[in-house]
Amino acid sequence: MRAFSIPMLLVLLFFIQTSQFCFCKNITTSCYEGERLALLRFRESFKNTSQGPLGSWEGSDCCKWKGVGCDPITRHVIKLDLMPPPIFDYYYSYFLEAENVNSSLLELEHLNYLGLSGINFHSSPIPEFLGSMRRLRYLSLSSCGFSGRIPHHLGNLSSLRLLDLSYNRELYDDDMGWISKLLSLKHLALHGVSLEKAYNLFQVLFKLPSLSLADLSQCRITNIHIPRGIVNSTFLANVEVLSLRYNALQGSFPDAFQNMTSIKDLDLSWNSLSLIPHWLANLHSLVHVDLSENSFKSSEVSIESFLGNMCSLISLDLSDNHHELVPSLKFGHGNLSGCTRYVLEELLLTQSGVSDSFPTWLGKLKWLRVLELSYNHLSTIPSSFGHSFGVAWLNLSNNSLHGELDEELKNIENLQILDLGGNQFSGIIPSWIQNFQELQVLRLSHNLFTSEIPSSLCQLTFLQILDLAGNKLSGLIPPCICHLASMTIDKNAYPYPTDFIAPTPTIVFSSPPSPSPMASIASVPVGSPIASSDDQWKKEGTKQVLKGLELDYTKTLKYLVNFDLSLNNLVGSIPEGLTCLSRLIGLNLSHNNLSGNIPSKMEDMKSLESMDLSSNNLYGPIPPSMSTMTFLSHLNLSNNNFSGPIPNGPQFSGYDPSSFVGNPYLCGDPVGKACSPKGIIQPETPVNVEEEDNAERKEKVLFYFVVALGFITGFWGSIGVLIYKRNWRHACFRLVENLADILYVETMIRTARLKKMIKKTQ
Ligand SMILES: *[C@@H]1O[C@H](CO)[C@@H](O)[C@H](O)[C@H]1NC(C)=O
Ligand SMILES: *[C@@H]1O[C@H](CO)[C@@H](O)[C@H](O)[C@H]1NC(C)=O
Ligand SMILES: *[C@@H]1O[C@H](CO)[C@@H](O)[C@H](O)[C@H]1NC(C)=O
Ligand SMILES: *[C@@H]1O[C@H](CO)[C@@H](O)[C@H](O)[C@H]1NC(C)=O
Ligand SMILES: *[C@@H]1O[C@H](CO)[C@@H](O)[C@H](O)[C@H]1NC(C)=O
Ligand SMILES: *[C@@H]1O[C@H](CO)[C@@H](O)[C@H](O)[C@H]1NC(C)=O
Ligand SMILES: *[C@@H]1O[C@H](CO)[C@@H](O)[C@H](O)[C@H]1NC(C)=O
Ligand SMILES: *[C@@H]1O[C@H](CO)[C@@H](O)[C@H](O)[C@H]1NC(C)=O
Ligand SMILES: *[C@@H]1O[C@H](CO)[C@@H](O)[C@H](O)[C@H]1NC(C)=O
Ligand SMILES: *[C@@H]1O[C@H](CO)[C@@H](O)[C@H](O)[C@H]1NC(C)=O
Ligand SMILES: *[C@@H]1O[C@H](CO)[C@@H](O)[C@H](O)[C@H]1NC(C)=O
Ligand SMILES: CC(=O)N[C@H]1CO[C@H](CO)[C@@H](O)[C@@H]1O
Repeated sequence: MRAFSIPMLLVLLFFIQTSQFCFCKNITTSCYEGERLALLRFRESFKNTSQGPLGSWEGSDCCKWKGVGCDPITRHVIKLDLMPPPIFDYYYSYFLEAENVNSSLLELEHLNYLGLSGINFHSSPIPEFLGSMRRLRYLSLSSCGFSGRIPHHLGNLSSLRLLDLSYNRELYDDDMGWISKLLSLKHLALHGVSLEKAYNLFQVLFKLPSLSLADLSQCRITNIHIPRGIVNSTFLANVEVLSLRYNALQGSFPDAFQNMTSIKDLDLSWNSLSLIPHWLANLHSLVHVDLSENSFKSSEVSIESFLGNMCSLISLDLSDNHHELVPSLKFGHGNLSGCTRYVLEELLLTQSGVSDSFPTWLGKLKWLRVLELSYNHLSTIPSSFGHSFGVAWLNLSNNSLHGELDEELKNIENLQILDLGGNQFSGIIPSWIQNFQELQVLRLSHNLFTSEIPSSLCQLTFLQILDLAGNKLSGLIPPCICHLASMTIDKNAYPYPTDFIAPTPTIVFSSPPSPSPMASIASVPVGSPIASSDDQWKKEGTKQVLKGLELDYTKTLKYLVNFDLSLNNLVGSIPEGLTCLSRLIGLNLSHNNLSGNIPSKMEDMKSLESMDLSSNNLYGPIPPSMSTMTFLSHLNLSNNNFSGPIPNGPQFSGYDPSSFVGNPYLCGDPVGKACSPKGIIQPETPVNVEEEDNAERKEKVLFYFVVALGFITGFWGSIGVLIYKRNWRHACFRLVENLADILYVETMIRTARLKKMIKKTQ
């Protein structure tokens, strides 16, 4: 009998959980009245109860309310999750706020999941009563605006698996003893909590038996007190993800770290560490290592021994090490041996003092996708480079590379981003560059190229950024430029080339028991994506990616779709074809010898935010239709030969007067020269009222169109361009902390601008 009953029970459970129409549903009572009232009281404590899930809290069965989860059998409320899903960077899909966390929660005695991340509790303290909700297994309070000391009552939550208190900037603690009672804790995220005075932090952590993820980034930790007498640290044996980025650690790594036998993801970036110890190479399980932005003066480990010992290593970041010289980091001194295969995908060595030539063993890294070597001292690209090589992202900018572009390079078939700027390459821009069919960013600026711009460039369908500034390029701008499909608009389905993030093996935790805690962890930048075989986790992983990328997108918006040919010797006129690049956000043709008129259809470049045509020989009128380019916030036409009136639109009155200087025949307010009546009548027919009306209507339509367009480009821009850029993603996580303020300002500016435009259209 017993042998049967368990499977039977499981089948029954399965039915209860899956079937909406199951008879069982009517047997159970809906929801406990006491819990329903408690939830309603909790709802009352919010300022705006019509927002988000709270708006759906109606009817007698609170188990059906959004954000509320009940036990399928007992019908007790076991889960409350009001976390708003992020849509764009810091914009959540809704915004909840309350004076504090209302204690009516206490009546939900069976609650084991509480997610209040993203709700603004207005600098109130974390309430002590949470410590008596003993069944809690997941407690997610990130980005809640909490302040004050962490209540030590949380130490009573002995069932807690996940505790996330990240992004509460005013939160601190000076004694972490309470954590020692959280014996089930697996994930701990304290990003941004001030722990500079928490003397016993590591003493406590080192003894936690189950902790596998610890995010202690930006906690103002100055050193790691390793308590004496700790020999067998369960933490060191179990921890898989440890982030100490953005603290104030100095000197060498704590020796104790050599006992981290399970560590997969180690992030010590943005500290002031000065020595890479020899034993680091013995942490064989490492998958992601980020040691960037430190001050390493020496390393007892060479890059070869990193790679030869860590056979699971996928990304290694040693970039931006300001002391610049890590002698043993030099390439070309050893052979690569040790692993049967190498899975490294990202090698980031920007400004790491790498000199001389490339090591021959690079060819062994069959999976390498991202190679960043900018700001180093490389002088030659070996002729074998590019053969056995699948790099998609190659950044060699600001080295001492010289000579003509070697034909060997053209064998790198998958190239998506190529940056050779700031070197001394000379000769022609070879036409075989069209072989890079997946190229999205081409930067050859500040070199000594002398040729014409090859029209084969027009074959690069996916190109988003073309930067050839600061060379000695001559000849015409190729009229075929309109073929740069990804810069033109009507691509509703962006057929971006192969997604190179997909196959990335990432850290795999054991599947979390549902409800998944990932939503909260997703907001924790631990340096690399966390994912698992579990589908739910994958989804969350993607969400995290998007969030990160959108941040980056906002930051680099101006340059996302950019065309820069400035500082060359280009002649001829601006080809009419250029105006079909309607996704273009930045256009810089300044400091050339271009002549002729501004193309008459300039206003077709609807996304343009910045246009610099200064210092050329352009002449003729400024097309009045340009005043409909509502997003054009930066315009520079100085030092040309333009003539006639400067258009009157609100757009034009906003430009800096220096945008027009050096054009003796221009008139209008910005140059402080009144236009003679003749000057107005001569170049154009007088505008009658109807036409003006028309123009205004057109402008209105255009405005909405542009808004929609902005969304589409923004959306696709961010997803399409960035989704599969692990590197960009990493870079943005790296930047998130620093950029919050800048982003805020940018956002405000954009919002203000939008508001202004809305007013205008009304
Ligand atoms: C369950 O109850 C709902 C109304 O509460 C009713 O519409 C439905 O028919 C019932 N189902 C069964 C199987 O009795
Ligand atoms: C909780 O919310 C209810 C309803 O808004 C309110 O009456 C009560 O004072 C709140 N309790 C606390 C401790 O804020
Ligand atoms: C509450 O939120 C709704 C929906 O976002 C909004 O329309 C309303 O103005 C808000 N009310 C208050 C008082 O903030
Ligand atoms: C919870 O913890 C606090 C402080 O650590 C302690 O004073 C209190 O007695 C504990 N409460 C319960 C119910 O155990
Ligand atoms: C440390 O662990 C080893 C093996 O797990 C055990 O033999 C030893 O007794 C432990 N030492 C202490 C001080 O707990
Ligand atoms: C690291 O482990 C070794 C042996 O396993 C032990 O002797 C040593 O004390 C440990 N060091 C620390 C700091 O835990
Ligand atoms: C590297 O390997 C090559 C042959 O595979 C050998 O000739 C050379 O001596 C090795 N160099 C070092 C530093 O081991
Ligand atoms: C190449 O690296 C440099 C230095 O980090 C950076 O400024 C530049 O933007 C990178 N180029 C591309 C195309 O990402
Ligand atoms: C255009 O390029 C020139 C020279 O490279 C540079 O000085 C100028 O700032 C650029 N203009 C804009 C708007 O970025
Ligand atoms: C620019 O072009 C004009 C002819 O269009 C030529 O006379 C002049 O020398 C050129 N200037 C430079 C700096 O190349
Ligand atoms: C326009 O460009 C000129 C030089 O080409 C520069 O002096 C001026 O400051 C620029 N104006 C603006 C508004 O950027
Ligand atoms: C070769 C080259 O352009 N080197 C430059 C790289 O960047 C540093 C700092 O920005 C400059 O000082 C170098 O001249």
